[in-house]
Amino acid sequence: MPLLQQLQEGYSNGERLLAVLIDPDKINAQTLSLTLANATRAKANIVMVGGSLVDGDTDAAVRLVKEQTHIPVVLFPGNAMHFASSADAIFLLSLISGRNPDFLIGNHVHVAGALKRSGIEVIPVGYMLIDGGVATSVQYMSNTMPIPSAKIDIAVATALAGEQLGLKAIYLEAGSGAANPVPHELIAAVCRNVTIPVIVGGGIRSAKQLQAAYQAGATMVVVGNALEKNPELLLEFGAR
Ligand code: 1GP
Repeated sequence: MPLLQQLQEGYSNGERLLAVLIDPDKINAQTLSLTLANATRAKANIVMVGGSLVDGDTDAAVRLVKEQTHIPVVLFPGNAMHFASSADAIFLLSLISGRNPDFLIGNHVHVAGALKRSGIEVIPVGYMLIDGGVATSVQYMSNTMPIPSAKIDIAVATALAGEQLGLKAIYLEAGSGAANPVPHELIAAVCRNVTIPVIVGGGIRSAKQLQAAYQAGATMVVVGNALEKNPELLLEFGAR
């Protein structure tokens, strides 16, 4: 089933979809195998590959992941250089919380031809940075300011604008390794106002935080950083 359809059905049925994020620069063979084995046990729906600053070879990283799991691999690009035709799909991120044209349309133009030729599934996503209590890589690399976490009205208006522009999902991002995940109230307010799936990530380190994001209305929750330190955490995420 195409990933967008899976997301939309998950949204309609109130499912709790899980994404495991792998940063190609931090791949360690042993941790990767354990993380992917545990991702299967935890019934993770997708493995995302990417990050703000990918120094290594994204295509090689995707191939390495695909050798070890049947879970669909979705690109999570920091810029147009992070494209790899070996992936199953791409979250084509438009950084709608920012005002940097390179991340709203510029990178997209660079990669458009390659994307079309590759035939991989393209999922247009409204990507919103929410202040997570520390300055994050994505904030620095994209040269954009996050939305203050208490400015729920601005977050709701931004998400609504993304939906009205035709984006297929909203990603509420506190940033990898954020001190504070996206607040419950903000997730809930965005979910009440849009009629597309909401993906939440950044700073989720426990089953309690994972549950809280779903309870607030997230269709998919993304976990990365915490698994690099402890891949066994995924086993606690199985019963979500
Ligand atoms: C980062 O939302 C993802 O872009 C996941 O964040 O690495 O903090 O889990 P963590």
